[in-house]
Amino acid sequence: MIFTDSRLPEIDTLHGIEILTDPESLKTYGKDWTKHFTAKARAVFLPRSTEQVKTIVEWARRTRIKLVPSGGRTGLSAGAFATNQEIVVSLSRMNRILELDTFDQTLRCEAGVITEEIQKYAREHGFYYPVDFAARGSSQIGGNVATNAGGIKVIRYGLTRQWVAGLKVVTGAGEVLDLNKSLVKNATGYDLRQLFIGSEGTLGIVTEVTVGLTKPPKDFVVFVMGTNDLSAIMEVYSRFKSRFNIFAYEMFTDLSLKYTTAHGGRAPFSTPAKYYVLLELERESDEYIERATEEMGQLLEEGLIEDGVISQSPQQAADLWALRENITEATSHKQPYKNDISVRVSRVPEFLTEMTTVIAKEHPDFEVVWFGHVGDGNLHVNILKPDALSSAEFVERCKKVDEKMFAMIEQFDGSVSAEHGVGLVKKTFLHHTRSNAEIALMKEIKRVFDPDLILNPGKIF
Ligand code: 2HG
Ligand code: ZN
Repeated sequence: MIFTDSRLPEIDTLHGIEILTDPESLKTYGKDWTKHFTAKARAVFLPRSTEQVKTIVEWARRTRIKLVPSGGRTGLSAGAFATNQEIVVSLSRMNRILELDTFDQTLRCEAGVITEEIQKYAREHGFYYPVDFAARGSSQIGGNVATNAGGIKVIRYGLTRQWVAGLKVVTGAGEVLDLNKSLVKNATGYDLRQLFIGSEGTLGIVTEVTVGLTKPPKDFVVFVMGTNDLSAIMEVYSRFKSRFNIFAYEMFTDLSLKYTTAHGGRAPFSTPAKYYVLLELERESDEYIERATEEMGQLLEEGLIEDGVISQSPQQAADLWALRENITEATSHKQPYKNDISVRVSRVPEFLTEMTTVIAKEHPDFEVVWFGHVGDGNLHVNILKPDALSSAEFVERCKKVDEKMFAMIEQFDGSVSAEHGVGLVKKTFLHHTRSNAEIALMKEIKRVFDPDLILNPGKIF
């Protein structure tokens, strides 16, 4: 339904743009998946073209009303939250796939296309779009670009950045930029495309994306191995890495497993273990998988792992993946306080051990679910709310954990956000990962693209 809001200034200049102001829409569109924030959007605009986005930005500049660009709202750093009467600019109506170029292997689409639709479309046409993560069914490509989404196949295919061949954006100044135009080589000065990737909607609004595609892999085979020894996680990784082409290397703990199995997952392990790794390979040949199976047998014999299972069908592979991918959903009723950090891959066990010790000592009543993309050095830390604590008390105490964790991250030369972004959640901790000089430069860049500071205020810094 289309509502018009007479309280919005110069509303006549927004003619033809769908505007929602009903409380339900303000609540839905005003937030993302981040918990512990409250949405307070003024209105939701749903443009259908780059021209309409430009009109909105020009209107915002004139009226000095702030805009929050919004995609599939699956973010976990409150990057798409409107907390202060901003206008949410949702790209959801711009959801058309525009062009498949089979020679150049690129797909051009509007920013609101769902990630999974791109993946399916590519498959149906004999190609593969490899950026993949649990929120594939709701996240949108524009949001993926804005956060440089990573996910589960980064060790094999890289981040979203590696797959953006071209971008159309409307800057905070209202300029439409058509960046890189799918060129493989383009040595003509600054690659502005790269600045928009990961800028969290603070420099411009992405309206169109051209992604690169590749050839589809053969079937995947998933190995899940359990170990009680944290350092074995890296040893197993290094052993497989030197002999096989790994597509994914993920970790979860026995506590994660407790929640995913309570949520309907099936754990086909006979010997319980404290940590589990999930390793994915392509079935290059039966002989290749046999060799990997032997490698796993060897690890068992050496006592590095306690147990291991190998998927025998795509369904079994999916069931094993569910044990890892469903952790977020299976724990969401416990109002988890989330962190998403990274350290150098080799230092993951050391960081995890030190941090676990600190939390256990200072907060013995906290259940902490650790999991993540260990092959990338990326850990997700989810602290579950004890029933005895109110939300406010819980958040207060988690903030104390944050202080310790980010100080430790700094010592490790790690990042306070590996893949979820800074948004509202990490901005006060940015200095643990970025120098003052870097932050000052980022602020200057922001002013160049968004001179009136109308885009996604309060995000990143
Ligand atoms: C994942 O890897 C996502 O499953 C979500 O990045 C992580 O819920 C989380 O903390
Ligand atoms: Zn993740």
